[in-house]
Amino acid sequence: MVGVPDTTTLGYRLTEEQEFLRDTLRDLADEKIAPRAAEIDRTGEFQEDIRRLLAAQDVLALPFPEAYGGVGADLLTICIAIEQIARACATSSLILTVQALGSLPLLLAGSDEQKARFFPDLASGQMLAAFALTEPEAGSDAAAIRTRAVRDGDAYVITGSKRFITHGSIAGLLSVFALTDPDAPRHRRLSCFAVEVPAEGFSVSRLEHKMGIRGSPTAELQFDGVRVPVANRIGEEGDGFRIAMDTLDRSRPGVAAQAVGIAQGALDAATAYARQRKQFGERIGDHQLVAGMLADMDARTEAARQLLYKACTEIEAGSPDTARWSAMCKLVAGDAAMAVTTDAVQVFGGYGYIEEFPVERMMRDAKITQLYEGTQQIQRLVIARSLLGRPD
Ligand code: COS
Repeated sequence: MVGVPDTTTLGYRLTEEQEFLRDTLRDLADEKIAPRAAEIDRTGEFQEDIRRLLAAQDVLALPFPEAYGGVGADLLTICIAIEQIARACATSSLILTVQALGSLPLLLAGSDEQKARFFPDLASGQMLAAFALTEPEAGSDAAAIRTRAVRDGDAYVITGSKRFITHGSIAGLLSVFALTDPDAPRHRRLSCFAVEVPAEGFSVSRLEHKMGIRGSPTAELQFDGVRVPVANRIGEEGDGFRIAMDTLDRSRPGVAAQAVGIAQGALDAATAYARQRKQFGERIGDHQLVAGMLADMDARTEAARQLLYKACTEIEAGSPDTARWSAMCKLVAGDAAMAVTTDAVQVFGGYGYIEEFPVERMMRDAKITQLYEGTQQIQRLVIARSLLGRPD
């Protein structure tokens, strides 16, 4: 859609159920997840018990339809849940974020038979999903994928490699994008497959050492002639690029929710510190330069949250401008998280720079929200294209 559409009248108000979920998850995260966050960051290991905790609380069931054992939550509800977990521990919030991301191709374009086959195990949290789009040579340019899927009887044979796949080493189901017709027009070359692993020819070739979200494995995957039944193709041949874009339109708000949660966590920590730390005979929060920083951090976090909630409402209502809403909320929230966590470290002074306090971890975790599911530059490109349209 060209120009800025007028949807300013579409408002939202959290329902009682959403407020209840928010408060319950905030308490759960404060009690059971926040005390573990530093250790998760230090060891860099995926925490099975937190996966089980979220599964037991039906948090991992939120994105799936009730007919398949899920909760059937809308996008805003899912984002509220991600936000509350991220406020305590960004790594742990990825368990829900990636379960939703990896399942979105099936949710958006899968058949009833595929949903019945995979969703119950995903909704119960018994099986994890992952989204395998990115490759060494295809990051921002998603259409440049080289992994091949060649039809052979009632199967496709997949060969190639995927990089930076969150949970790629622990997922049981991968949504894999591969080239089925190299001669088709650029955006009709790809198809999407539900690949069940372990499988013959599939291997994890490397795990990344990362700046943040360290308890969430990021894997490089090899597909060496992996046979995938035709029944596991999601949508038609050539639908892959469209499915990837539609997925990202609904998953970027989840990254924005992480960002808002991280920012709120950093603001809460900085405020608590500014109330008790004394210098020059008074609380540092009573010094106007520090007070002003806290006020800006609060305003920025709230602005990002309100844009996120509005974007979720628009997307759920089927806005024709979904890509723009999705990109805008991730852009604004990611930048807010980076700025707010950086300022939180500043409020702590030298103590902000050491591991004893959580804000240096939050600053490192915030950075990823400006990078994954499309860099901030890609979000700007998506927004600008919705304004300008295509050249004649
Ligand atoms: N939602 C829906 N459709 C979209 C879309 C979006 N966000 N972005 C593009 N499309 C559609 C376009 O409307 C166009 O459709 P038509 O052919 O019907 O006109 C088609 O897709 C091709 O669009 P475009 O020419 O803009 O595609 P490009 O190859 O130039 O790439 C970007 C577009 C850069 C937006 C896309 O490659 C992208 O999103 N890249 C980032 C990938 C990413 O997020 N990677 C991280 C992976 S997950 S960690």
